[in-house]
Amino acid sequence: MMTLTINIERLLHELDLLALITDCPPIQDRPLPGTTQAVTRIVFTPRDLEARAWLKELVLAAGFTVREDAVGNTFLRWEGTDAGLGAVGTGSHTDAIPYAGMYDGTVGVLGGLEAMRSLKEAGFVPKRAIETLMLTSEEPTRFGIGCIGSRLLGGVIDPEAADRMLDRLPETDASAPTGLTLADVRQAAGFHGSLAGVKLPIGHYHAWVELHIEQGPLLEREGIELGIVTNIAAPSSYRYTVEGFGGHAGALLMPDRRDALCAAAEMILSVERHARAANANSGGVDTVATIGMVGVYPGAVNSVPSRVTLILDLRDTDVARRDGVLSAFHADIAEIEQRRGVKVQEEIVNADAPAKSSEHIVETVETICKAEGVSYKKMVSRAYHDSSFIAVVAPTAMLFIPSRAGVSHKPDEYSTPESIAVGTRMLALALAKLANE
Ligand code: HGY
Ligand code: MN
Ligand code: MN
Ligand code: MN
Repeated sequence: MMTLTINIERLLHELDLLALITDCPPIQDRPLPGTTQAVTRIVFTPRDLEARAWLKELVLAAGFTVREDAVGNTFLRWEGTDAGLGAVGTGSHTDAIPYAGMYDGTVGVLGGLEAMRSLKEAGFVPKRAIETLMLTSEEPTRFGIGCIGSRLLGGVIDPEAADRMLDRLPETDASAPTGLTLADVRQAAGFHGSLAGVKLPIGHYHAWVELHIEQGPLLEREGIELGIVTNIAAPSSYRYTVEGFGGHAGALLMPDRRDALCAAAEMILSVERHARAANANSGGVDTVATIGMVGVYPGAVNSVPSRVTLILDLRDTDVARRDGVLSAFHADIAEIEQRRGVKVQEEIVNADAPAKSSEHIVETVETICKAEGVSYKKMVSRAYHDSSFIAVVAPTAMLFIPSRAGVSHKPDEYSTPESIAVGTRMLALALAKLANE
């Protein structure tokens, strides 16, 4: 095994610089150790484009090549000695939900770049090309569905349907799209051409390994340095419109009401109940249900809500169990509609399969951890990731580093410099091994 050192100072500095490309007010000084910059960086907004331009500068300075596809997936490439072989890929995302932390996704992109630079500086010569990807729109914030770039790479989403997806930039009410589509927004951002050309040919990647923060508490709790992801839970999301009948908060009497928000409130508690029941039945914790977005119309203090939009995020490692929760939820919706005289419409945003990691890549990483004396744990990813969809076209695995207190998608998301260095070095050694097999 080669001796390899990661330039962790360089990597941490770049993570800090990227964190400052944000729509959140910059924190002046760091009041507490590990207090990180809050990050809002929504796909195809000026901040996102600024981050992309900054990243490309870094890559060119490191002597690698850069190409962008029609949806803005950005490929940082280090040519191998044998151009005929499938490449080895890594990468993640730099878009961030509103008021997020600075490590989600960015550790995978800048860690991948650092892995490539450190290997090159150590004199390593790859047989297979090595690519680090910055993937477009991993977060569902703007278009309602996550992983648009990797779904297109994996051929998991119809390119024309993708281009018709409506822009729901958070300034607007989630139930009131801006009227623009992904096609309009990406072309205004400078990404032209047909999305049909984004799909990767099978064999483009010999192997794919994504480095990511765990976004959960297990590694830190058990004092383990690295997670090796064996499978990624199956995500799904659904948009509900609850139509009631509004009116004056004073004059409309209770018996005459068809209050859309009260009906929605019962729906929220119903899906929570069914998710908890699924876990009680399975004796596990793999079923999760969240309603994180509610739109109330007209949203006036003295007006009975006539329309409410809800977005459900429902996930499980087992698709049948996930779908069982959904059908129990549907039965409750029918009863609520009938009893409260409201109408509920459901729109499926996405309902995806779980992803299974390549055993060969998992074993490769395990062997490296043992040789390097790095503690590791095989585990499930409950967050979805771009790897969920790259897995459709390439053997895939993920590496996790510990998240402080399991916190993520919040400004106090934090991973220590040591854990970032260990994760990046394990990634680099795995890429080197896979690139020369
Ligand atoms: O929601 C997720 O699992 C991912 O972090 N976007
Ligand atoms: Mn995220
Ligand atoms: Mn992420
Ligand atoms: Mn992800």
